[in-house]
Amino acid sequence: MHAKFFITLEPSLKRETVMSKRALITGITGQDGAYLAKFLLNKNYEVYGTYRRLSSPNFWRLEYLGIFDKVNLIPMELSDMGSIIEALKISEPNEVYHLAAQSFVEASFEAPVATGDITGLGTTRVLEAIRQVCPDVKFYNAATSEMFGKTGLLNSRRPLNENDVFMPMSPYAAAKLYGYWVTRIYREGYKIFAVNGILFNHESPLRGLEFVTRKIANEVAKIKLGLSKELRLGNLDAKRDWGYAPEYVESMWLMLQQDEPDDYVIATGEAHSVREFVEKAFDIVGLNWEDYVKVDKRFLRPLDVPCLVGDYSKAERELGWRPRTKFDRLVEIMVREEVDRWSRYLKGERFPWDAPNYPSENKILTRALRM
Ligand code: GDR
Repeated sequence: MHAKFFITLEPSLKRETVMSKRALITGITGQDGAYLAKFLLNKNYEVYGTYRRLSSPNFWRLEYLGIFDKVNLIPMELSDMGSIIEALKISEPNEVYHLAAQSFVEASFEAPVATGDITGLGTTRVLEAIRQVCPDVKFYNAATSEMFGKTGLLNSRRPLNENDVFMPMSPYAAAKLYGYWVTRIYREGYKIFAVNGILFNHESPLRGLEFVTRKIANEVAKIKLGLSKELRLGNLDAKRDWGYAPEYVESMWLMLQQDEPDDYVIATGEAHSVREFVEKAFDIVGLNWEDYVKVDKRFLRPLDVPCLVGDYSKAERELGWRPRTKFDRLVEIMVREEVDRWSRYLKGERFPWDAPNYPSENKILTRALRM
């Protein structure tokens, strides 16, 4: 069933036969899933990815990275144990990267029960399926800095490490914390090679449009090109540790190449506010942010983590991983890409991209409007 061997043509034209590893990525259609798939393909993995059947296909990131035809797709639902078992049986993976989730913090306040089911229990279902079907696989769980929650503030805003206390501030963070502990429990109880990557925010032009960095970059580009007049945001004071997603997926792979499974913080060690991101983004296109930005209460959360910054020294020491792209460069990459996309679009070019079909968030009614 599987092509267990592949042939690489080296520059010397010598043919080599090497065992090909197989990876299963849950959530391959998301930002991290797409970058990770590309990274693993470059390492000659056979890549399988799970996705949810939707009425409109959501493969633009895989197309954008030019890898849509190179990955194997498997429909799977995290709420359906049988479909998880099938995905494992079809792919027979050596490594499982569990990235699929309801991952939007704001939406977890709108749908707390579904978030608990998909983001929390979904992780347990994947681990339990692994225990039953293929307990020798290596398992990566996408944990998150959001699990620290209030701790970021209580600890005088110093960078947080793997030993800091978790005090989640959203249904999403609570669900992720459950998944984090279940991962540790399966590691210790069943000796499964299971790790938690505690990744701080990581962004790119492939970010979903609902997340603040891409929302800002997209709207700044539209304003610059005369397609929009204002940018509506929520809490401008929130501080986050923003890194560059393509670099972060490498850490996931590194964690699974270690001799022993462990948990790692992945971050840049710098915190910047949403206001700083906005200011810098408008600056890049030569505009003053204060002329365009409005605070809209529909984007305020019932609770919001005030400040998160991570200490990646364990990852540097043990994995040899360190961030290369810092804040200023990240904002620049994101804004320039959106300006380029909208400019090409206005010239009639069509390419894999989500923004033209995205509804204005100002049309969406949330419970925040009633608070
Ligand atoms: P976050 O990312 O919640 O940190 O979780 P997001 O970009 O949504 O918010 C970052 C901060 O910006 C503030 N903010 C706004 N956020 C959004 N989305 N829209 C706005 O208009 C807006 N205005 C201000 C937020 O309040 C918040 O403080 C991300 C997700 O990818 C998680 O899945 C992941 O686990 C963590 O990062 C690490």
